[in-house]
Amino acid sequence: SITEPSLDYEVIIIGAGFSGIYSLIKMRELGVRVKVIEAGSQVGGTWYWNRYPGARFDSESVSYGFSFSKELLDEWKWEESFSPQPETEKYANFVCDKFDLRRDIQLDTRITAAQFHASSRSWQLMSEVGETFTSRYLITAMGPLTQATLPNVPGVRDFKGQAFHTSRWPDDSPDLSNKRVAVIGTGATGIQTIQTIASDVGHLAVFQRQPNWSKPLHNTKISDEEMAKIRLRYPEIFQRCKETSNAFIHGNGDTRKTVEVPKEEREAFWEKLYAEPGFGIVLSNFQDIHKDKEANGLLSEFIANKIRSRVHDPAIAEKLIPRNHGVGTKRLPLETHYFEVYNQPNVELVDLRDTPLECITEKGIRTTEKEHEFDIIIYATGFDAITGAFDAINFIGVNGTKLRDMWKEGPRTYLGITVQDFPNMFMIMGPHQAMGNIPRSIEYAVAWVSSLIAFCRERGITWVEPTPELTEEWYEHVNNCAVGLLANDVDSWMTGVNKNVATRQKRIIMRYQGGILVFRKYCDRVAASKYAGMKLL
Ligand code: NA7
Repeated sequence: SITEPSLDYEVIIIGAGFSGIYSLIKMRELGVRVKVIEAGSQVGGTWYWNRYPGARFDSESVSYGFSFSKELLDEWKWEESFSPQPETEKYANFVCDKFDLRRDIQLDTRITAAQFHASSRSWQLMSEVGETFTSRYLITAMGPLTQATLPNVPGVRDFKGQAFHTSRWPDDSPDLSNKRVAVIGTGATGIQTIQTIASDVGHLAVFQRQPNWSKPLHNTKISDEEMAKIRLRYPEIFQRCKETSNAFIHGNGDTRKTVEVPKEEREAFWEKLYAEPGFGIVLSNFQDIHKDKEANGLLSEFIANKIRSRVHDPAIAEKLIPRNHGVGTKRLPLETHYFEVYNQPNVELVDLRDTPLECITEKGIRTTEKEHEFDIIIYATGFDAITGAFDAINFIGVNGTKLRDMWKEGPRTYLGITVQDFPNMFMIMGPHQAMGNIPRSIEYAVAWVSSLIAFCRERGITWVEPTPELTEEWYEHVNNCAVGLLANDVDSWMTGVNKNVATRQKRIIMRYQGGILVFRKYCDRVAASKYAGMKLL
């Protein structure tokens, strides 16, 4: 293998979440000098930052952990079928201790600039305090949902009480009991927060701009006996994840047309899916709900009736039923007694469609109707997703190309992993990558990148980059995969829209939507062809 005495490292990994942790493990296997640089004070990524009340998986715990080590699978016990954040953070730390990863991880270091130098074929990174690092290869493992966004209304800094974005929850968690608390936002995060704090707070006001479809999570505790059985089933569980198009344990769904299935049979099927834990209702449903408006409308009406049956006040129930999008066209939040929260006397729903948000004031939140006063404001307002983490770093490629500029109209990648003009940079969970059950996708992408780096090292290749032709071919494929999906016509982080960020007002294709099986087949083919067509110098 080639040694690079002039460079600090052969590989630098940005981020110590699940992507970064697994990248480090795989790079160790290759025997390269590697360093992980992490902005947070602890490892865990998403599961370190998102410590708001009620944060937990909507993915089955048993299919979420790393699958690469039987020893790890045997030693770790999941406590709940959908793991709460503190336990998952513990898991990330457990993995780091078990594989002695910490000696290669530098915490509390936020990278703000990354430049490729063509002369040395290397990356130079700079942290916000001016520390620099050089490496041949760069792996970005920054997470798809890391750049928190606050409402773009005046006064956010004026509020005199306590205010937190859910992903910046303080270590000394504030005492919410008997307080007047506002939550802005009703996405997956808002729903988890609201249902968890509603019974503790004095008064809770939920500021809802658009409601979301949601169904019960059905979380349960896992006993030691059950865990022992799960361990025996792990091979089967991970095999199943390899066969489904979202890498979950839920099946790929029914290919019959929804409207052609008799109403009684259809609704019995939906009752079953509604009563099941997890995402089955979008993953294992009739497949045409994702493309056919009528089919989607029928399912949406079924869920709307569930909301009506759970919320006592019919007027409030109607406000909680989405009108601007159908079930499964945005990321479906899963809930635990969320809708019943609105039956509590201490909970108020402020519908921002009736009374839009005007500003944040010293005392609280002003809508077009009035000023609402609070002790605490919780911003569950989401993220500048997927490309936000890239925009936050000044990435400069060959000939001074800035990634921020290049991706202004939407990202261009090859396989969602590499980028033209940005040689030797590999993205884990970047744009145009298949996501689904994310750790499964992480393991795939990291293994793919690791094989490519091994390939280059064996052959003395020190410059890897996709050509414009490959970039175009992939872009066309990504677009073709997305044709006809109802999700394309909905504003959400999945279509790249964030109304709080000036540059994110237009819908784009942000994710790979052809399914994980097709994604992998494509990437496998590229690897088998020895990366045919790529610039390998
Ligand atoms: P999301 O899903 O992007 O949700 C953000 C929520 O915040 C959503 O309800 C937004 O309403 C609302 N929002 C954002 N800005 C404002 C302003 N300015 N005023 C009022 N309401 C606002 O983020 P989450 O954190 O819940 O979830 C992100 C992902 O993390 C999730 O998909 C999981 O995969 C985990 P809108 O719908 O835009 O009208």
